[in-house]
Amino acid sequence: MTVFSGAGISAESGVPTFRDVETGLWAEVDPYEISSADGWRSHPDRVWAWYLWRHHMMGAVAPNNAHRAVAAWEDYADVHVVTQNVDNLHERAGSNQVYHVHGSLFEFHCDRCGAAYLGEVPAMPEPVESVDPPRCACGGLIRPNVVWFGEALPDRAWQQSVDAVINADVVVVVGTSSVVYPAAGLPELAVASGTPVIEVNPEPTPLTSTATVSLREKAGAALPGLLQRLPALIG
Ligand code: BV8
Ligand code: ZN
Repeated sequence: MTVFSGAGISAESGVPTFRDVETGLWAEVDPYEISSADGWRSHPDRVWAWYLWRHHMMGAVAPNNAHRAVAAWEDYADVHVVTQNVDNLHERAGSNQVYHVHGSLFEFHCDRCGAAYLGEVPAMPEPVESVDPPRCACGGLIRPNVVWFGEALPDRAWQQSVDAVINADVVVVVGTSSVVYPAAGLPELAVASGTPVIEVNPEPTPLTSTATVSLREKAGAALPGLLQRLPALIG
């Protein structure tokens, strides 16, 4: 089984999705702009503050029933998790094969020499507009290991994800708006090779029309009982 997850799987843990984030402090900021390579180049202090706030928030939440269900499926199948999320909730729920195609917010590196940053990451209990990022010994700025808009995806995670989708007997796509490429192309690979694709999302998405079945349900409600429903869903 391969699970392809997006921000929606973490929504019930209290992590705002990209679209919900308009209701927070960042209402006037376009998430696509502040999560972009250009945004980092032009105002690294604001991007750093945004990621410090998200890093703090993600440390303060817990996996929900959806993450736990995916981890429990490992008792019945070889489960590969391809996630667009930069949180670590799949790992904290117990999943052992997790591929972060858009990186992780729990690792940092220098944007000049690439050295891993192992220094302390300041807590950020309240979101603020601007914080200067730490500097590396080489003078470069420290940035999170996330993939920004306009940046290439990590080779290894990408290859593992393509293999996981191509070799899957069933692909469960949960909590993603399926609009960001090339990641959104992964479920399309499964559809093209005739692999059953089950979408779980309270809203329809561009994948809905080609998925084998699309459940208009929240992840926390649908995933715990999904295995038992598989025979009826995909025949
Ligand atoms: C690349 C990490 C090339 C950061 C993310 C024009 C200009 C510039 C670029 C482009 C362009 N047109 C296309 C592009 C390419 C661009 C792209 O696709 N843009 C889109 C917006 C059109 N892609 C890129 O730039 C990628 N890189 O192409 O590089 C290249 C190649 C070689 C060399 C150099 C360059 C990089 C994309 C990665 C960006 N980083 N995240 C961070 O997290 O801060 S993307 C970010 O948004 C997420 O990771 C995710 O991938 C994406 C979409 O978010 P979702 O996870 O889907 O969440 P969203 O909020 O959108 O939706 C939530 C869903 O959950 C909803 O459907 C909702 O209904 C549902 N939901 C809500 N509650 C629940 C639920 N579901 C279940 N249960 C619930 N309870
Ligand atoms: Zn450096």
